[in-house]
Parts: sequence; structure tokens; C-alpha cells
Amino acid sequence: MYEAVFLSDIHFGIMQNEALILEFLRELKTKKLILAGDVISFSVKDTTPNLDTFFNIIKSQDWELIYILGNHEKESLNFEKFANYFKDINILNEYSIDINGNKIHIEHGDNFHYKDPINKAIKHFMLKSKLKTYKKSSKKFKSKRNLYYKIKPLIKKILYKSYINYIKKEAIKRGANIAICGHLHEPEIKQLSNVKYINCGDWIKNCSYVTLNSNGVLELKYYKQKG
Ligand SMILES: [Mn+2]
Repeated sequence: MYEAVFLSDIHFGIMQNEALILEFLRELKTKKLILAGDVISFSVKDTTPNLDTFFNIIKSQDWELIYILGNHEKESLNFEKFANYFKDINILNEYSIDINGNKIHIEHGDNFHYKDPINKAIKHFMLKSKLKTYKKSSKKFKSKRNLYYKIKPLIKKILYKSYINYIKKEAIKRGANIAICGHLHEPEIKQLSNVKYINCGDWIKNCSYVTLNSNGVLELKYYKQKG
């Protein structure tokens, strides 16, 4: 039995492997289940297969369920339409756990887009230069388009560094030495000076999750289908 299990970016509604997440959750033994955002894609429909089964499982198991909102839920999900599903669910923007002298800060990570100055500057530059606008258009803008593709990897790199730095700072602000987030869809666990950074990954490509045991040990794991 785990102390807690963390999942993010399941993206119900656009994921292909609903059966897999259902199988995983049915077998899971944990005291707390922490869903760290973008669990439901904004494009979800009430006809999305297995959506009711998914909510039934997360609500009916013995664990304490914590549902942290991601950008997909916050910005675009029609909560009225899905009110029945979210009934009796503890919905939060962030959460924290104290264990064995460690403090874990958990958030989805999308506030980065509103709060981080480097992210804002890059966005501003992309808009001003119109590089992104021309990426798919005609020959006339070929040079802009080529430039866009040339600088894209560099921008990605800068944004990644900026993102993990943002998460680190948010953890420190709250007196936490461990930060768990999602949003990037890139499962990762690494020590950043005085904060351990853990990204839950996603269930579109990776089927990854993070476990916390009673000794305070955190591990990043990948779920594989049985048989
Ligand atoms: Mn997200």
C-alpha cells in the first residue's frame, strides 16, 4: 500500500488508452490518490467512452482523492455539464504533503504561463515578430517560417529551463523541498540544488506515475499492460 500516488495529464477525451488507466486504477493500492491536473481534456464529451467508469473508480475506492485543476479543466471544461461527475470531489489548485521531515508541494504547473517573466517575454517576441503566425503560410513568408523552425528548439530549451526554475521557486516559497507537477508531459525526476523536481509525465505517451511510500521515498514509474 502506497502512502500516495500522483498522476497528471491523463487527458481523458483525447487519450487512446482508456482501458489501461482503468486497469491501473482498479489494481492500485494507495492511501491518497492525487490527480495533478489535465485529467480531463477540454474536448471531452459526455459520450467519451469510459468517462463514467473512470469517475466511478476514482470516487469509489478507499483512498482519499485530491483533484488539482490543470489548464484544461480551468480554462475550458464545462463544469456545469459535468457537475455530476465532479460532485463530492475535493477540487484544489495546489496541495502539500509533509512526510518524514520533507515537504512536498504539488501543482499542475500551468500558472507558469501567467507568472513567469521569461515565458511572457518569449510570447511577446513571438507575437511581435509574427514568426509563429507565418509558420504554415505561403512562400511569401518562407524566410520567417524557416527562422521559426530554426529557433524553435532553442525556445523550447529556454522555456523548459524557465519552467523547472519556476516550479522550484514555487516550492521554496511554500517551504517545500520537493515539487511534484505535470503539464509538460515529460516524466522526470531530478535534484535542482535544494528542491527535488518531479514531473508526473502523462498518459498519452508515457503512462507514467509517481509513488510515495511510507518511508517518504518517491519513485517515477511506468505502467505496462498485463499479458
Ligand atoms: Mn497542462
